[in-house]
Amino acid sequence: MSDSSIAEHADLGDFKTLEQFILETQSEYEHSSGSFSRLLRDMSVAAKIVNRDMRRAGLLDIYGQTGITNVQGEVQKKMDALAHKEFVLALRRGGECCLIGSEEHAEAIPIDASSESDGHYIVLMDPLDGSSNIDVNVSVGTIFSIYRIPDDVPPEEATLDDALQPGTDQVAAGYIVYGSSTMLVYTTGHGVNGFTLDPSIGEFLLSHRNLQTPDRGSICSINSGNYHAFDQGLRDYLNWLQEYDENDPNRPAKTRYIGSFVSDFHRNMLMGGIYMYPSTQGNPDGKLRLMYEANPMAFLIEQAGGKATNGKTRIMELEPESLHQRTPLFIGSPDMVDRAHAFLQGNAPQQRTS
Ligand code: AFP
Repeated sequence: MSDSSIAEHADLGDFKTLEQFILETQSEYEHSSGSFSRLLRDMSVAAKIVNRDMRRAGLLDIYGQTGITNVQGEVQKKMDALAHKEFVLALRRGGECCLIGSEEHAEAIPIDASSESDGHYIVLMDPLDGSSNIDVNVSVGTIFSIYRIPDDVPPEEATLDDALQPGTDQVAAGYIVYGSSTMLVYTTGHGVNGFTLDPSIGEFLLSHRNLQTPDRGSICSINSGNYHAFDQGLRDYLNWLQEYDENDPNRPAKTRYIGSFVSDFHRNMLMGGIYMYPSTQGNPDGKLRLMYEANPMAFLIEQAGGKATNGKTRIMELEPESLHQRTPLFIGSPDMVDRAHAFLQGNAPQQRTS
């Protein structure tokens, strides 16, 4: 890169801050009163704090486990607990949210609405997804989903039942990926926009406007260690992806699996690909959580032109039954999700045997 182009790229005057963007676009949102904008700001403040701690993780005593097993039966990492605490604190301080559901907490957490705000929002989140990667310095993320409580429910009376809405009712969803740079990506149902954190000024700046995922790509993200526990249809699809076809530039597909859903999703959305966490013989519901992993990412990928299903049904149309329920997930470029479906249903094109 020449000196002049570096100077060009360093001119931050061209970039909008997240706050400016939220204010400019808040009129697109039907309940626009400023409350939702403040909620997003609260999320972004927590993201910056988590980012700061994560960047110093090897220097502070935040590697390793807390010794607690969370509601999923998974060992809680210190960073899981810290991220949960920071997001809850920011939302509590902000007063725009009346209920929080978190992977790190068995029950929904009620928040007292402050007198100045109406606090009509529910935030469901995985504060730190992919946390088993933290100690080895691999990208992780935060995933969130935002709902409104029904108009006839006073914020102080909101309960988990008010949070158990299908994904189609989400008013916003997003994620933060703490990677080689830190990005916040979100949608309110009007496209997907991505903001990169400039640590020198402490602001998220609009860097990826109106993200669209390619119709198809060459990336397949799946834990193939579970291959022998997959359904035959899925195995056939994986085998098909690995075949060479001179007329198909996307095959053989590349296998890329970080084991950190946010990071795998982010890469695939930008480059074209499919992420799959299917049901297996031992785990018929897969591993990922509907309310704060599958639904928000389904909202994002659909807004980016992609698809998300559980192998049979569109993710966002599933009727939730509990906060921590799991679902199989097939998500990514639309043609690839369609093709996976065809294989799962046994309607796929004849496979070559040689
Ligand atoms: P952790 O947060 O416990 O690391 O789980 C991460 C995750 O929910 C998702 O981010 C990964 O894609 C998936 O699990 C990895 O699971 P496997 O290790 O079973 O492939």
